Amino acid sequence: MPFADLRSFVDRLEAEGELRRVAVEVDLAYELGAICRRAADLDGPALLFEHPRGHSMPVLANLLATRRRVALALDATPETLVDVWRSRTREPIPPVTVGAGPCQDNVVEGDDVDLARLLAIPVFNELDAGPYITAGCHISLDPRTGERNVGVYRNQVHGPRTLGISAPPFRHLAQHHVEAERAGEPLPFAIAIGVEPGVFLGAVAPVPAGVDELAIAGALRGSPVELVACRTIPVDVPATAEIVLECELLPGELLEEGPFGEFTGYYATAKPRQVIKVRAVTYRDGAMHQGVYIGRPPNESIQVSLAMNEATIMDQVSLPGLRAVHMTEGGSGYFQAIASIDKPFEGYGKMMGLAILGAWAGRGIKTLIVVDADVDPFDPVEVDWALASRVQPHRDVEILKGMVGPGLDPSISEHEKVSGSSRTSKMIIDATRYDAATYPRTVAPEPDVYERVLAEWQKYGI
Ligand SMILES: Cc1cc2nc3c(=O)[nH]c(=O)nc-3n(C[C@H](O)[C@H](O)[C@H](O)COP(=O)(O)O)c2cc1C
Ligand SMILES: [Mn+2]
Repeated sequence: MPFADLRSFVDRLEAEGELRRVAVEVDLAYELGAICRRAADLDGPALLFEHPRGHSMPVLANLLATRRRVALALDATPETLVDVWRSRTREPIPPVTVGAGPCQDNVVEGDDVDLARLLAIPVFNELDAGPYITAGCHISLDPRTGERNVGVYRNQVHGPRTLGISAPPFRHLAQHHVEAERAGEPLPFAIAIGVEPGVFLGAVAPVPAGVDELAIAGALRGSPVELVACRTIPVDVPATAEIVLECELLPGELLEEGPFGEFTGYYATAKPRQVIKVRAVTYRDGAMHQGVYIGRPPNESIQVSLAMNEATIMDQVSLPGLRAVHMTEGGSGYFQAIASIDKPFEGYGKMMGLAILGAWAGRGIKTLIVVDADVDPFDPVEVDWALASRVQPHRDVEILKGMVGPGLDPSISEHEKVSGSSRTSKMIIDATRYDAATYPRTVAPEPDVYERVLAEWQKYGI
């Protein structure tokens, strides 16, 4: 059953022992972020901060910070998650518009809007420039075609009705903004915060321009997302969102945004970036704010894109024999991956490596380890064992230079960040058995006996 709203998902997590209510008062400045950091390191539960100091609005955080909870959001298991994602997203389900929704239980318009007073907004990390909204799904329409886009971008709170945003030119919202600017117009758009997890995961999905992320969300949840019309702008928003900011991106205006602690584990530097004016805030009775803690791995901002990046690479690589791809959490879900393959002949490990690095969804990978089918790419000890026992560096490591890489990689020097896309070197480590037919046998118990031992495991009392 899809979740009707964020609250029903919170209830489900609580029933599964996957959510803790934090009843003590917690400071929005730094303390809430510090607790999120520690809880993520402990592989801990989702957190509902019931009493942010000086605020009546609770804050939900670390919601999808583990693969278990991402799987729960889609009624899958960590093991089936990638297959479930791939099969559901084949058939997008467009949203439907309904007459009314609880996201408009309360309405605050114009100069009555004071974001810091209305919403409990944390300052997460030491050098962050100030309070940041990090779970906002930005919903906009292409001014030329009317096609909808949804993406999650961070928002610095600049003033009572003014927000910053970091949406580089390749982001679809930024492209809509440029179209509106060309006509000298502001771009109306909405920020929905506290949406049910299908909508959030859909918003983060790396789909091409022109694909409506709300139809991907519908596919993920297995039924159409219900929308209501905003009150001050011609944009529709999820009817059950906890909070909606009705906004405009201003033409030709910039304000210094940042620094902000990024998902790479390093701060993004301050720069003049686009400016948002908030026209109205609507929210549910008893609304909660949602914050995504972002920082070095592990954390939620990495988990929400990890499985779908794996799924998208699987969809985009057409070479036979690719059994699974694992984007590692330590690699921020982006820079490092392990692929397990069936290898029909020598050299196929590197060939598959090139195919993965050449896939659109694999373009951020810097280090790719290819393992045989008998090694679980999700088990770091098994991968380490393959590296230790199946790799001769001079023979099995290929280094590729001058490749397209992610601009946020702090190891790329400034002068290598040329002409809009950064250059990086990449490494394929072929950790499959070289000349498998003659490779020494791996050690294992006698197979019939081992099967019997597993079947009768109880009787040993271990
Ligand atoms: C918590 C979180 C925060 C994010 N913040 C940003 C951001 O500030 N800027 C950005 O460009 N992408 C950000 N992303 C990534 C985008 O949401 C993601 O790439 C999305 O697919 C972009 O949508 P678009 O392709 O429709 O522009 C964030 C993702 C998450 C999960
Ligand atoms: Mn998009």
